[in-house]
Amino acid sequence: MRVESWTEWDPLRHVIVGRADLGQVPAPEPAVNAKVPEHSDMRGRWGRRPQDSIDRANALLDDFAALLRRRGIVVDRPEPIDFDAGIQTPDFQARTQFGCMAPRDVLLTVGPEIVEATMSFRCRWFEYLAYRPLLTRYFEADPAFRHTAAPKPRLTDRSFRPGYLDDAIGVQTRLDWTARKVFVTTEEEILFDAADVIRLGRDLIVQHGFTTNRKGIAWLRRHFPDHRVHAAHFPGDPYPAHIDCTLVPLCPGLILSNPTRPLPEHLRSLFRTNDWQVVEAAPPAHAEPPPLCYSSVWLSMNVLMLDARTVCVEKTEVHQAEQLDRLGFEVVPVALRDAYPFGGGLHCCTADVYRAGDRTDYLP
Ligand code: ABU
Repeated sequence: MRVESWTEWDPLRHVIVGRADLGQVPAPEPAVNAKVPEHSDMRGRWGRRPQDSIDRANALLDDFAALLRRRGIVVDRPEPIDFDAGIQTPDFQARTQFGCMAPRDVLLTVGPEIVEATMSFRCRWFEYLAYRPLLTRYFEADPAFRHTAAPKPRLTDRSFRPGYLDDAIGVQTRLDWTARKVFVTTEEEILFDAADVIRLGRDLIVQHGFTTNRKGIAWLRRHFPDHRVHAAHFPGDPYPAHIDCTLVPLCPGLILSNPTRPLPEHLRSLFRTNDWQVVEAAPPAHAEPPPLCYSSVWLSMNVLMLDARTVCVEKTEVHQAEQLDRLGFEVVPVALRDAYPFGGGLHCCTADVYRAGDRTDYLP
């Protein structure tokens, strides 16, 4: 067995698929409050999600894992810890944890290395433990595998802007603040979620937003000196967390861009110079996310590439599927919508272990 992955599109051979066991609606805390829209049904509610929704999400995740295995891909699953239990560090307490449906948020695979991200929600501080049995196994099996834990943050109140978005202040104010890069997280310490990074061979694009700050991007830049690390800010998103519903590379030369979160000019110019086509993603098929979901409807574009020609798309996201079909991809429909509330879509619920490829320079 081998750990290695440099891009979002090289042929996928080995992957982790999350589980919904003991999934939680997180208790209020600064970063979570900022991410949950004012009108969301999650406001004022927290604790273990209904068991029937957990069972349904797990059935979908199991089916997805089986589909990948039928295509010859090795699939590993995390070992859930007791996410019902509140947690405590010397600096904070959280009344619930989160779950382990979304390994993409926690684990960043770059070449032969998997980095456990710092995370920025208190409720996700110990989530890496669900993946430690796998990472230990990879360490034993692959002598070239580098297992790295980014500096664990303290997440004291100093890491969060006081009172940020606690009240119903409206989407326009959120947009004004995020346009000025006024986010809930401060620059007190290094913070990043792994899902704020997309990998394009020698280039890493990292979103600056609620879950990744400038220090987090600086840490990634210093940690990967042989990569070009591009910071990206998408002012059209009132809840900017995780890049994989905003900018989604499909294959060398082609990238999907969320039309409501326009690409910054420095990236548009980088792609233009290198003859990449930037295509606006099709509109989501749904006007609202499913109940108790903290992600946006743009999970429609949260696709998983099996290789540079084959893409898994959520089954009900018909507009996105049609667009990818027209672009010449083999589209593999996968039912996952009822699992969205547990942490996201098809890209979110996976993390790469091995893709057959190397650190090609696609944007020289
Ligand atoms: N974890 C992906 C969620 C991104 C979004 O809500 O747009």
